[in-house]
Amino acid sequence: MPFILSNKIRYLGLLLVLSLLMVLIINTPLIAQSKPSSIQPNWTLIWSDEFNGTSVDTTKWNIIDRIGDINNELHYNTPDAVSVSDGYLVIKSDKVDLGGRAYISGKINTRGKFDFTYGRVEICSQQAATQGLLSAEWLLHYQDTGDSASQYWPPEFDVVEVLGKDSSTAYQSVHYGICYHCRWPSKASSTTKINGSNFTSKFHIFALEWEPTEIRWYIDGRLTKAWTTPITTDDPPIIDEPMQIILGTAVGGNWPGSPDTTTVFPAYHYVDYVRVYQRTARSR
Ligand SMILES: [Ca+2]
Repeated sequence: MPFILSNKIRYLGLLLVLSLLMVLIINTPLIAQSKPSSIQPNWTLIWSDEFNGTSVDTTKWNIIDRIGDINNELHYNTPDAVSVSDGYLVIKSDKVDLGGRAYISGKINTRGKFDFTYGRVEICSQQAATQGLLSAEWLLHYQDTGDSASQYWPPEFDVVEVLGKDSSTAYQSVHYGICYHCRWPSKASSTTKINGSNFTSKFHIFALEWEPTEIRWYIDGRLTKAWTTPITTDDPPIIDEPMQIILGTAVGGNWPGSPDTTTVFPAYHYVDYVRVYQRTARSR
């Protein structure tokens, strides 16, 4: 009875496929798992935050509570705009009057709690959409507060910046002194514009590898920018100072411009994780 046997085989095959599907469905968590790291084997994890708790871990981060006062920003940084939920850091920007400002947003930094010199920082994140916002994930000299341009700026390394009005463009930059450890205004910058992906509706992995003479930037494992310390004088700008990590969203300011009639509030900037690695010592 070849016909019946064939049908039986088909029936058993279908049952097997359905059973496998059930196992997959039952074992799939409701919350999406973190994207896998693209890390190479010769880097060792030295610090991380997966944002798995119910609030920002203040042993790792300072939550800023003051006006945004760089680049003519229009918002007040309030702890109320920063939360941790479902495995993500959530930074909310909204039109709310606070502290003499018409908008609120959030910023956290590791100043005084974690700083490092050289290494790889990897951030999985999705930036905020809408006109007037600037999502930024960056490194700054640890003595700087992150606001108020001071004698300690630069250096600054921008792992990624995204303007809310242009979801398909990311910016990766280095700002540096043009002489050894010199500060504002003796500074120069190198910025690379990366087009293509949607940065406000999908998570991407942004990485920066900081070595003594070179910095490299990546998006989803692809090298997007490389900058070599210029040695054009007897006094090269050596970028060797300990840096803090800063995550935040600005409302308004010189670069994003002000919110307008097209702006949709509230808007959200999500960070899945921040991981910092340093080179594994090679055996001699
Ligand atoms: Ca996470």
